Amino acid sequence: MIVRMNNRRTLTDAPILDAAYGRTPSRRPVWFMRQAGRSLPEYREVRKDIGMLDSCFRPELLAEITMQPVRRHDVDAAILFSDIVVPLKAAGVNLDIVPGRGPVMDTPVRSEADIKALPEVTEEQLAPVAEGIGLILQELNDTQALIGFAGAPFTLASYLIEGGPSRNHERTKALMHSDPELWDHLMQKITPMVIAFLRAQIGAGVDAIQLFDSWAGYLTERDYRRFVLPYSKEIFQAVADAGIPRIHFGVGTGELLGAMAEAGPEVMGVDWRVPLDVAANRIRATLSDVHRGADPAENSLALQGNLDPAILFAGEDAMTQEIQRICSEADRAIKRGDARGHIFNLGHGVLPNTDADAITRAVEIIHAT
Ligand code: 1CP
Repeated sequence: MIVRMNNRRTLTDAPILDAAYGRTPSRRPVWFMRQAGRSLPEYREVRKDIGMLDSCFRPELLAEITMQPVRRHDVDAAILFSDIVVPLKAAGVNLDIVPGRGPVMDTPVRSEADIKALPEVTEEQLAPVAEGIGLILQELNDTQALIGFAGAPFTLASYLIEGGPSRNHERTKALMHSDPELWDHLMQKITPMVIAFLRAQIGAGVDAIQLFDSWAGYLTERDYRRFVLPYSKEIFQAVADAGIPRIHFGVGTGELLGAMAEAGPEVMGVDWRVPLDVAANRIRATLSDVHRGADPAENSLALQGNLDPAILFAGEDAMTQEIQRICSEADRAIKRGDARGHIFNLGHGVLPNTDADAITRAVEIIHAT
C-alpha cells in the first residue's frame, strides 16, 4: 500500500525498509551499489552522446537510468543516478567527471581563500534532481524503495583538495595534520552542502538515504574520530527528522565500523573484507559502550553487504556459495541480537565489465536464500 504525504510515500511492504528497521521482510532485500551504469547495454545506449554530469541534470534521463537496473534485475531498491560531486557542480564549482577517471577539479581547494570562495548550493540549483526523483517515484511500485545519497565530507574533501581521484590521499591528510583549523573550516563549508543535497532529495520524496564515505578507510580510527566523525554525525542528525532509514558506507572501513556507527545511521554498509557477523559484533560493542545503560535495541544496527564485486565474474557455483555464506553470517548476527536486519549488497560498486546477466542471476539467488 502507498500512502502519499506531500512527496513522501509511506511504504508498508518494502523489504528494504523492513530490514532497515528490524522488521521481518517478505524476502531478503537486495540492491547493488553502481547498479546503474556501464554494466548495462541500455545505459551505454542512452549515455552515448551525453556527458556524465550533464546526464545528472536532465530529469527524464536520470530517471530512466535510475530505473534501468530495477526493471532488468528485480532489485528491491533504485539508487538515484547522480554523483557525489553533483551539489558542487550545481553550485557552480568548476569540475568535470572525466570518463575512466572520475571527478576532476579545475582548481584544487587548498587555502583559506579557496575555502571561502566555495559557494553554497540552493534548492533551485538542485531542482532538476528533485524533478527526476518525482519521475522515478511515479514508476516504482510499493515494494521498491528509492535511495538518495550524498558523499560524506571526508570523501568530498579528498576530491577538492587532491583535485581528482587519489591513491593515497596525501594532500588531504597533510592538510588535516598541518593545519587542523583550516581542515575544520573546510569541513564546516562542505557539511551544509551535503545536508542541502540530502534535504533536496528528501523533500522530493526519496525513501532512504546513503552517506558514502568511500575513502574513510584510509584513515586511522583516531584521525577519523577527530577530523571526520563530528561532521558525519551532524549530517545524520540534520536529516533524522525525515524518518527514513539512513545508511552509512565506506570501503576498507573494518577498523572504523564502530566509530562510523556512532555517526548515527540505522544501517551500516560493510565492504567484503569483514564477515557480517564480525562487523555486527564490532558495531554492537562500540555502541554498547556509547549508550551504556540505555535501551539495548539502540546498540545494534541493520547490516548492508557484502559480496566481493569480483565474485560476479566467478560463475554461478562460486556466486551461490558466497551468497549463502554471507546470508548465513548475517542471519547469525541477527539471531545473536548483534544486528537488526540484512540488506544484501556488494562490498563496493558493480565493476564496469560485469556481465549484466550475472547480476540478474545473483539477485534471483539472493531472493531464494
Ligand atoms: O547505480 C549507481 O550507483 C549510480 C549512481 C552513482 C553513485 C551512487 C554514481 C554514478 N556515482 C555514485 C557515487 C560516487 N561517486 C562515489 C561513492 C560511491 C563509491 O564509492 O563508488 C564516489 C567515490 C564517486 C566519485 C566518482 N564518480 C568516481 C570514483 C573515482 C575514484 O576516485 O576512484 C567515478 C569513476 C565517478 C564517475 C561516475 N559516477 C557515476 C557513474 C556511473 C560514473 C562513471 C561515469 C562515466 O565515466 O561515464
